[in-house]
Amino acid sequence: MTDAPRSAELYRRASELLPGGVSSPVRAFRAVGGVPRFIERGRGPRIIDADGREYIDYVLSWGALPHGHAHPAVVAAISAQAARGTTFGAPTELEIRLAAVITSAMPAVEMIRFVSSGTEAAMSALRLARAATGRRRVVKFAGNYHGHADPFLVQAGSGVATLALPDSPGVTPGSVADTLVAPWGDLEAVEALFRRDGADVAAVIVEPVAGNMGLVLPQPGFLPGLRRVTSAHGALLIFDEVMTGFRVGWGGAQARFGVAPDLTCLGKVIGGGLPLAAYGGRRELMQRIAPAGDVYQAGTLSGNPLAVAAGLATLAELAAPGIYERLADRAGTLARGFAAAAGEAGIPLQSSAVGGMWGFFFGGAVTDYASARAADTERYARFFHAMLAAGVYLAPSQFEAAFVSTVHGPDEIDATLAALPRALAAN
Ligand code: HOZ
Repeated sequence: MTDAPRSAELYRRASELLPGGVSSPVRAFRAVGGVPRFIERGRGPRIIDADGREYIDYVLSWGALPHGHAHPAVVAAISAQAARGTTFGAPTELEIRLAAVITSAMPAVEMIRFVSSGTEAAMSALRLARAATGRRRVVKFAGNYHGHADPFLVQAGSGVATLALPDSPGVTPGSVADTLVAPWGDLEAVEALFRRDGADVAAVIVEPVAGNMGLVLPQPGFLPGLRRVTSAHGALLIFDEVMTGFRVGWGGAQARFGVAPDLTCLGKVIGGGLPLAAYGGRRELMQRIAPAGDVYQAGTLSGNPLAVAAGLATLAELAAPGIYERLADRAGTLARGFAAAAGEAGIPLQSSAVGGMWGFFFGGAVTDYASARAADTERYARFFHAMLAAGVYLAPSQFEAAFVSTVHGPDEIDATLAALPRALAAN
């Protein structure tokens, strides 16, 4: 028996036509069990499912919606552009405007190439790094997720962690032979890798704030240390800011932590809820990209005006004074509230927040993928369902971050915190 009969019926039909009934794995609820809610519409901070139930949404399309659902300014920009045409496969002035906003917010990004997904951004940045350095190897971190391109599907976070997949079949040993993995946050391990293989390493790619093993903040010294080690060995430093860009602050994690990467990957927020991503960096590196240079990368819908218009409207709203303070205040209130309620219930819970991201783990302190994996995922699943029943939609996996939007107000925060004692007691 389910309390979501219409979603259950849709899930049954979807499972006959779509693998696992979904278009991306985590949303299938495999880690928490039960029926994934099929969403009919969203309004501000809330979503409404096919059974007519309303939820306060802290997934926000995995961080892509800093202003919640159907924000009037974003809807107006999309509608106006849709009426003029959605894609031309030709350059538009809008791309120049969005590139100007991003490069002024992130000085390390001097030039930018628009693509359609974070996966594309990361795999293209790696290709560029290999071309620019003439080296093969890449260092990634356990529990970081850089999309599903072959070289990155080693000890990956997000859905790979959620489904506890070792590595993906279909990825050849050759594709990952040049991928070296270090524990996230462990500078000494990175230094050891460079001592051994440094002459072959093209780049270190990192989520500067980890968001795909749950939210984990970097220890002081980690990001500056990566900058130092990569520079000393002639390797590039790639920040994957698909999740953190314009989310932990206007200039992303690189501004917040004062570390300038060579290349940056962006996605989610910059497309305002439409498929848009980008990679960018130092001018002389980006000039290697075709047709300016010889490193090939292309896409029919890259920089399409519909997504760019949505991104421009979204960033314009984020540029208003006090916006990031408001996001940080709400994310912090939630993180502190979760910790306090768990403390009162005698349940071990770690929480944190940065900018508009927040998160929590059931269990002890989490500093890396190994400690994240030690969190109590069964308790998370029970808690997730108790909160869902209370009208709060959290990520259906312990290994994802939570988000707030500019339209999550005191009503939503208070209702969420009020649901905690009962949801925790059900644990
Ligand atoms: N991998 C994304 C979250 N970190 C998307 C998950 C999904 O849509 O299933």
